[in-house]
Amino acid sequence: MIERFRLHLVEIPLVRPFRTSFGSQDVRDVLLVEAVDDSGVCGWGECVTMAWPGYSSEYTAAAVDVLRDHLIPALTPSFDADPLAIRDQLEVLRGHPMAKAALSTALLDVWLRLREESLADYLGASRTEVECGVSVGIPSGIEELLDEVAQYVDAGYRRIKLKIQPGWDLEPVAAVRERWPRVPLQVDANQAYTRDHARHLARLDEYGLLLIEQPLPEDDLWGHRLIADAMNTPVCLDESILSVASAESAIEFGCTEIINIKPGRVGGYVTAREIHDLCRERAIPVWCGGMLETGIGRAANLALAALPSFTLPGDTSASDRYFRVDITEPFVLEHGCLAVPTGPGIGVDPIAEEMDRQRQATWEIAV
Ligand code: NPQ
Ligand code: MG
Repeated sequence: MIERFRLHLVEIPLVRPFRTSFGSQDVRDVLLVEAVDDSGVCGWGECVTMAWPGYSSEYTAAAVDVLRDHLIPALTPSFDADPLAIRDQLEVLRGHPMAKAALSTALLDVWLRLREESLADYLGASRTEVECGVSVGIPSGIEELLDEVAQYVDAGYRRIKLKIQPGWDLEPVAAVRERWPRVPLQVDANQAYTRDHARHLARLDEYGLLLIEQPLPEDDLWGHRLIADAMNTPVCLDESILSVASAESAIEFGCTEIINIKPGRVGGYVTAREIHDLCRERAIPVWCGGMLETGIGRAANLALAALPSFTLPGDTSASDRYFRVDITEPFVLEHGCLAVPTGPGIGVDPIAEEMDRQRQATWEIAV
């Protein structure tokens, strides 16, 4: 039986500021959910919210509130239920997929550890290592961009993703393409454009991009269809994909030719796997996104990214892409890949001293 939950808020400095169309970060404030079983087994889930609602409407303070006052109380007393039952119980409450994902992953981790099964095996992984890409923030200029991309290319990353926004798109893409004519390259706008930019964005077609990610606001599915019709570069949705139903709608309406799957955005690994299965059926390639996770979230994402339809390199970068010191043993890139953890559950544990060193707050919720 689960006897208590702990919410841990830690703040980890980033190796360099990460700027996107919605703002800049120089630290990662991370919320971790720990589920403590009475046998002494602990399970972990990372909440991928940011401190402010820039990427989506969720944010960390709201996640603490909804976990403590609504989601955890909604589960009582069925903590031992299987992962599908846990998802059903949380579905009664609206929204907050990132908070739900963190809680359900902590419970899934305990459940798997008690069964001595790895998350990768539970999800149906078909690989022992996954190819990794890297996401490059918006820098102060082209020189700085090329220096940063050079570091990642030299490190062996299998594809490069540039963050773009109006005023920072054709020029950086052209500069990177000119220097690395064959590197697999894609762009991510995080909703920064409007439908009126369709013809402008079509000028990206000449650079042979793998895809353009989320050019328009999250709720504008039809707008993405218009962009897809206006350009040859495949459109890939990120923020718009919130469930199996929204994924199916986006595919059927011709809004997305590739999907970025983020477990946090869809409420957890069970739904993430179902979206993977749907995409497999519809021949839609998928890849695993990233939210500047610590080793806790990264470990679980690697298990997911090892499923068969994850045919494009993900944003599952090595620990040192973001952090000088991770809160788990660091994930290290080898020939452009990271190894999928094989231990029970997510396969990693936080290092207590690192957690304490970075700790901002802890909440304990007895059940
Ligand atoms: C994306 N991630 O694909 C996101 C967005 C993103 C790796 O590009 C702090 C926490 C800062 C989460 C910046 C990548 C973030 C964040 C960007 C997520 O759209
Ligand atoms: Mg994105």
